[in-house]
Formats: sequence, C-alpha cells, structure tokens
Amino acid sequence: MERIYIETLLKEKPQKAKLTGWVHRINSLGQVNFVILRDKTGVIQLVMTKEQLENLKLETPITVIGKVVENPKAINNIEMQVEDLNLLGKVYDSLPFEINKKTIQAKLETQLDNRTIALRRPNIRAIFKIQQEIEEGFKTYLKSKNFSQIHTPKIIDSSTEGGSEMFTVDYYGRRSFLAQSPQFYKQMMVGAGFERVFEIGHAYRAELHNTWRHLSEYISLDVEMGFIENEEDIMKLEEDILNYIFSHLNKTCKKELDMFNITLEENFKIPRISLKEAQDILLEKFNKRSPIGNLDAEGEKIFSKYVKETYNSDFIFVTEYPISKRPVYTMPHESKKEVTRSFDLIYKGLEITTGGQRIHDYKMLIENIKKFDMKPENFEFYTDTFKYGMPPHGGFAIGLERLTMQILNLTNIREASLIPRDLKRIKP
Ligand code: AMO
Repeated sequence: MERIYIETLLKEKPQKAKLTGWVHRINSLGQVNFVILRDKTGVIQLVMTKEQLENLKLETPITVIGKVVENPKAINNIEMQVEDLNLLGKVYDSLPFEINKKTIQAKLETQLDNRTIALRRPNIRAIFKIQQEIEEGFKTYLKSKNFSQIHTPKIIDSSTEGGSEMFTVDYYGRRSFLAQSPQFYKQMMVGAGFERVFEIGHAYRAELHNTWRHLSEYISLDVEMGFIENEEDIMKLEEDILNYIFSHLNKTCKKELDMFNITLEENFKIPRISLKEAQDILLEKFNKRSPIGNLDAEGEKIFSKYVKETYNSDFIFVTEYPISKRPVYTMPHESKKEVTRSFDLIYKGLEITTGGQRIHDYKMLIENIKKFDMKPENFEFYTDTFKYGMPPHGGFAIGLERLTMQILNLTNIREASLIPRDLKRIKP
C-alpha cells in the first residue's frame, strides 16, 4: 500500500490508508490510547492498543496502516484505528524542549541551537512555506514580464556597497570577499543583453552588532531592469511585484497565514515621500531627530505609524536620498542638488528594500568612482561594460527574511532564517 499524506487523507477520506510521520503526542488511557501522528502536512489522531504503545516514545518515526473512521471528538473529526504499526527509527535522548504544546516555552536562542527540533513544529515550518511562496511569486511575476533569472558569483574581488561589512576569503592566497550583493553583476547582465534580470541568492554582511533585524548571511531578491525612464519605473515594478506576491500568498498559504492571524491586503498603492519631508515630519510632529541623510530604526518605526494613520498604508517609499549616503553607482538627480534617484521601501516600520536608478554613462561613472576616492582601475571588470553602450537602468533588492518577518509580524529576523548566521552563530 502506498503512503498518503495526512492532508490528502482528510480530503479524500479513504476507508483504509497507510500513513508515515512522527509521534507528536501520546495520551495513554489504559486499553484505548490516542497517539497524534504528525507528517509534513498535518496531524491526525491514531487509536492504538496497549501493546502497540509499548516502546513508542515521542518523536519516534513510524508507519501505520489502519481503518479511517469518523469521530467528532478527534482533531478534524477523523481518526485512524491502527491495525499495523512499524517503528522506522529510534529516539535516543529526551527532547531539549517540548514541541507539542500550543506555545513553545524555550527561548529563541535555545530553539536555534536545536533548530531541527524546533522546525518540527508546524507553525515554525509554516514560516518557510510562506518564504518559499514569496520566492515563487517573485519569480513567476518577473518571468511573466520577460525577466531572466541569473546566478552571479559570491566570491568577489571588491566591495559593491562600500568597504565595511565585508567577509574576507582566502582565494588561492589572494584576498577576496563574499558578495554583499550582486549589484555590479546584475547591472553588467543588463548591459550584456539580458535587459531585465533577477537573482535570488545569498548576500553576506559582516555586521558588527547583533540586532533583531540583521543577519550575517541573508537571501537577497534582486532585480535590475534596462531601458527605464527613471526610478519611478522601478518603484512601480516593485509595487506590482509585491501586489502579486501578496495575492499569491493569499491563494497558496491560507493555512499558514491563518496560523499567524494574518490577512494580506491586495491591490494596494504605495505612497512616495522624499527623505527630507519624512525627516521634517519626524522632527515637527514627533520631536524625533534623524541622522544625516537617513532614518534610523526608531525613525522608521515612528514614520511608518504616521504613514499608516495618514495614508492607511503599511508601505512607504522614501525617495531622494543624498549623494553622500548612497553607493557609487547611484544616479544623482540632474535638477535637484545633492540628491539621488534612489529610494528605500519601509514596510511596517522596517526597511525591506533599497533601490533606484544607476549611473549608466561610462564617463560619469568613472568620475563618480574618483569622487568617492576609489581607484577606477580596480573596477574595470565592472565599468568596461559601460564603454559599449549601456542603457539607462535601475533596480532594487528585497531582503527575503525581512519581508517574511514583516508579513508575519515576527519580532526577530532569525526566526525567518532557516539556519541563521549572526555575530555569534555559525552552528548548527
Ligand atoms: P542594501 O544594502 O540596502 O542595498 O540591501 C538591500 C536590502 O537587503 C536587506 N539587508 C539585510 N537583511 C538582513 N540582514 C542584513 N545584514 C541585511 N543587509 C541588507 C534589507 C535591505 O533593504 N545593492 C543594493 C540594492 C539595490 O540598489 O539594488 C543593496 O544591497 O532588506
């Protein structure tokens, strides 16, 4: 008999079935015993005899064959009366914490130390189902708009986002780095003729603080688009992608979103506001000073609350960041002094994206590299493409864990990383 998933059994209600999974809970009442079986798709009540229950420990992997019957007292009103039971593996140790109660008692750090055990909880695994479908929605939407998926190198020769925060790698005796982002390569691929590209890949930042919103290794959803008018095209694209992702999640992750009590809005518009205006509002209305050329974490939170109350939007594009605070490739505004054609997207109080238009003129790019006190000869591998007809282009990157965490209202970014890396954590 072929094994079926619990979810399928609940839908199809066969008279007899074979299930596999882990022993999630045991309620032994003497002659009749209830065992909750858990597989990838859900849980179901099994009815077992005293003899069957012998040697059965929590989290033992088992396979069972039995009769499927209705029972209004069982979860989902269905249970299986076990006729045949096989133990498929052994449990050698007591669990580091209980995983079968409504809430998990262990601290996040303990859960992360024992990540594979914590992940056995359906509501923790649900985070990654949602993450998988964010990626899927991102991919599907972009492919439908003629974007090509690319994979660019993660061992690289120079910084893309500024020199700090880079991990060094010994590359056959030569000092190289782990990519902070695919920035240069995604631009180069626009120039290489792909015109529109996207990448889902790891990015590395040697963050020197342990915060609730920083990882040392995160997944970056990168987009770069050629032949644009200006950064407005890029913001519009991101707005469309997010709308698509949200409706895709509503369709594919209803069960998982329900676990977190989340309903995602659809057909939303994202307001735009300049950084200067945002900083002025923060100062005038909330007596909150901002750092030069940016909003800090507290400012992002306060400002988001204001945007929600004023525009009824969870998102806000903050535009026109100053030249001095943006990386070397950012397009300066031709008519507004000292500001760039770049933006951040803040979602429920946290920056999830940076993006903008890039410099596409070769000479202008070389001049800018010099202005940043960098040596153009170190960037020839990047700038050479620009010599041969680079179209106007721009793009953005969404931090996948940040988007996931904000969608689900998680309080720490590590919860949205399957196996997180941070200042202190390189195991498991
Ligand atoms: P930026 O450096 O702002 O821009 O990064 C883009 C987005 O990546 C996410 N992110 C992080 N997530 C978790 N941990 C970190 N340490 C971390 N650092 C960044 C955030 C952030 O908004 N090349 C540009 C993008 C572009 O212009 O296309 C860039 O990397 O969500």
